[in-house]
Order: sequence, then C-alpha cells, then structure tokens
Amino acid sequence: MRKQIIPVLTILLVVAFSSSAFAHFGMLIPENSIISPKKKNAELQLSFSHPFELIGMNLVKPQKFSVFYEGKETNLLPTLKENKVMDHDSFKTEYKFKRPGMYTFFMEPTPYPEPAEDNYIIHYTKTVVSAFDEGEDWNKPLGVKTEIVPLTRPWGNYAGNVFQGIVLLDGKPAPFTRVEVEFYNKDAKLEAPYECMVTQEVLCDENGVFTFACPKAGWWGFAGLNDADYKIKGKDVELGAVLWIEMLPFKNK
Ligand SMILES: [Cu+2]
Repeated sequence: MRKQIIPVLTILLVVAFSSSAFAHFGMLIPENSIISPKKKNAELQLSFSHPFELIGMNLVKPQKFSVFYEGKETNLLPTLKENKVMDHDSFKTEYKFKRPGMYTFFMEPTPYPEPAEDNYIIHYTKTVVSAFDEGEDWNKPLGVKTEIVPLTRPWGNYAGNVFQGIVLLDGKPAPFTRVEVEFYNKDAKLEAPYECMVTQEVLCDENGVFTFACPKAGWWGFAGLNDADYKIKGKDVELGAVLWIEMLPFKNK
C-alpha cells in the first residue's frame, strides 16, 4: 500500500507546485501605452500567461473585449484574430486611435478551469492607452465585476515611480485584498534570484488601496484577487482585478 501511495503523492505534489508556483495573469498588452500622431495604429495582444516566467496557457475566446472612450463602450470581439503568445493560443487585434484622449481596453475572459487549484479563474483585465499625450478621468471605474481603479495616472510614468490603485469588487473597495504583481519579462533577459521573487505581493489597506514601486522600465501587471460569492460546477471561482501599466525610462539628450 505504502509503496503505491508515495509515488502518487509525489506526482500530485509536483503537479500542484509546478503549476501554481508562479502567478498567472490575464494579459492585455498594447504595443505602446502612449500613441503618437506619427503612428496611430497599435497591436494589442490578449493572453492568459505567467508573465515573468513566460509560460503560457491557452486562452479561449473571451466573453468580452471592448474599448471605453469618453464613456462609450465599443465591442472589439469581432476584430480578434487568433495568435500565439508564449507558444499558446491567444488573440490579437490592431486598433486605430483616431482621436486624442484615453482609451481603456477591457477583457472579460471565459472562466478558466485550473486543475492544479481545483477552481475556476476569471481575470477581468484592463489596460489604458493615451493617444497623443491626452486623457482625463483616468480614475473613473468602468463598472465591471471587479477592477483596479488607478490612483496614479496609468500611463506616462517613469520606471521607479510608485503606483497606487484601489481594488473594487462589485463597485465597492475591497479592503485587505492580496495583490500579486509581476513584471512582463518580454525579452526573457531577466531571472529572479529566488523563486519567491517571480511574483511580488502587496496587500490593500482598509480602504482597498495598494501601493507598489515599479523598479524597472517595462510592463507591470497587478492582480487583486478575491473569491467569488458563487461557484461554477461546484468549484470555487477566483476573481482577479487585473491592470497592466507601462513604466518608461528617461531619455538621454
Ligand atoms: Cu498559473
């Protein structure tokens, strides 16, 4: 009996640790967070991935993918094209920014069954793009199930800046929410000195506010995680409020 149980347990543990060691993130990454009049088009990539370790998962067609501009939501689902990110199924689109201002892209994925955690994961994912250096009202919520509302302007930040946001769940601040933070290790040049440093963690305060200083230029993902008050097929559901921001370096003269 023992001899059989030990290998089975070992396999279970290996499976459990190998797939949950790094945090997964809904990813919505545009070519640039600031659009200049010289190049009005930008590609956006939609995926569900481990952004630092560059391990992909398959993303099925999202339930929702849209852009909010001046309070108006436009459905972009019909524009999605199949794509590969980190060798896994994902989507992309090409968006043309016609007018100045702030464009918030939003993806609500189809619930992802995660066998390692025996649950479902839904990451409500946002990113904000400023066209032609403009944008106002960047701290207005979209009004979705859960989201990060920025307290720091979500574009035009220097690497090293502090970023602050509020995690909302059902429109209300979610105190003491755990926020996982990860750097998108896009060109695979970085390695974490210890495995615990792949994903950084901060907690929201009693008002649902979190604070994080981004030490490096590039894309940073924040995922405020809460348990849903419902189940899917009898299993728990992890709700992620995910926001991606780009930190930029100074330019030399
Ligand atoms: Cu994962």
